[in-house]
Amino acid sequence: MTTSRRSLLAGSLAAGLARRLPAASRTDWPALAGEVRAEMAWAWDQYRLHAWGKDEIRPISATVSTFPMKGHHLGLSLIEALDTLWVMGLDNRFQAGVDWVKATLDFDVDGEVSVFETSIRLVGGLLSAHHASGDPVLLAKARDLADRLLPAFATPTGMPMRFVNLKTGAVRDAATNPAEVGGYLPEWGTLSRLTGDPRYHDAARRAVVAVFERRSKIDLLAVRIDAVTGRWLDRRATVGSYADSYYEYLWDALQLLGDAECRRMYDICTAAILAHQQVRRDGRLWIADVDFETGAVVSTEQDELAAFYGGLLAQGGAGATGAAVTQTWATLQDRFGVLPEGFDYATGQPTQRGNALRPELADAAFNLWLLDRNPRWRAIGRGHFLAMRRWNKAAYGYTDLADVTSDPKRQADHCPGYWWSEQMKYYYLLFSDTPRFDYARNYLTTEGNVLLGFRRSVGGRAA
Ligand code: DMJ
Repeated sequence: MTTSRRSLLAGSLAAGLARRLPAASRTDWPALAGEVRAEMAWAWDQYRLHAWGKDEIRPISATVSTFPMKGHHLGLSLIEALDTLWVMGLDNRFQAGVDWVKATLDFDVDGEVSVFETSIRLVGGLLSAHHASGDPVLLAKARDLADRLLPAFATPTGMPMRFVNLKTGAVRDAATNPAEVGGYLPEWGTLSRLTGDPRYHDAARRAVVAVFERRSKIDLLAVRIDAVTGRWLDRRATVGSYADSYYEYLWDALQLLGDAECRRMYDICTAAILAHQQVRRDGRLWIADVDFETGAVVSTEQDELAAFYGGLLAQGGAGATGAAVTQTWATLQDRFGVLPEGFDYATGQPTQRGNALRPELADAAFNLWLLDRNPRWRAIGRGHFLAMRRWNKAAYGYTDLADVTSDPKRQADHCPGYWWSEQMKYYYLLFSDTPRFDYARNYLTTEGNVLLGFRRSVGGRAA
């Protein structure tokens, strides 16, 4: 293994930060939760000043960018932030966001969006804000948006096309992937339950089954598939980008909707992944990318998005394996401070030096902590938060990083919408023990939207 001087430096800096932290048992967790809440309030106020109602803030230049529709803002960050503000008791800010949605948000726009990204972020964000407040307008907006996404599912296989025009219903791009095919059931099942209209649930579920039925003889899925023909377009099986949420939502359909058949599909897929994709190297456990028909390893590169997977494994009952996978990613956090987007476990080097302000390791730590309350998961979440505050904070908000190996880490100029919905919420829930959240019975989507577990009757601080 070769280790460059640069990565050694980054490693020693991150290790320095870790060494200065008190043991988990001596950490004042409520105080740390207060620090997370203060950062959320500060970032929201910056967004309000410089980007109100826009999709994403660029926190160095105080400019904005659009996503998921090119050239037209749909209030992405505002919607993604709503239930995080609510669970933190930032009630005045939450209400200001809800008021904006009710007065301004309009999906009747002649423009194209990614069906998957729009669903997990905007449909999910509106549903979780509805769960927090009970406001029927938020549910109506979620339903209106899902109605505009539904034409994408009218394919011969039931797998959705990737893009749809919100006004005309015109669809485009059949070359899709398991995550973008099977990433709807929790949100759309909730929509069906709340509206009494089964179309959302049924379309989402048909798509999930369509992918599963095309699994290989060794029960693995590849990463690209044609929504019209149902043919695979690739051979690589991964738990990272383009596949991650598929596995997550098989389990989640059981957890949220009681769907036993989805659990059966989860068990079959997971058994195959554990049989063919586990690789142990230098005492670490990785889930490698393999050929979906032979199980042969095709790459030693790991995608940061795969860092969520240990939490899912543990939720599904493979606790020790899930813990080992999460510990593996935590060692990279110890080394780099902030995870690189790509890492090669064979060379021990990053393959992509940036970090898109990612939440996956905090997500896994939170899910593991919900299961066993082991303080080591809180400590991983604490390391994630403190490194983020140190390296990703900019003048007008939190930004992604162009290089996690440089000293100081080089900032880019973009805050993705999921930052508002995911890690800030995971940190807060992990540290706060807030009475607004039911820690025993809850459900968070792949985007961190809470669809079950808010306690509306319990008061909180307004700010
Ligand atoms: C989020 O949009 C969701 O977690 C999605 O499932 C994949 N990852 C991004 C954040 O990295």
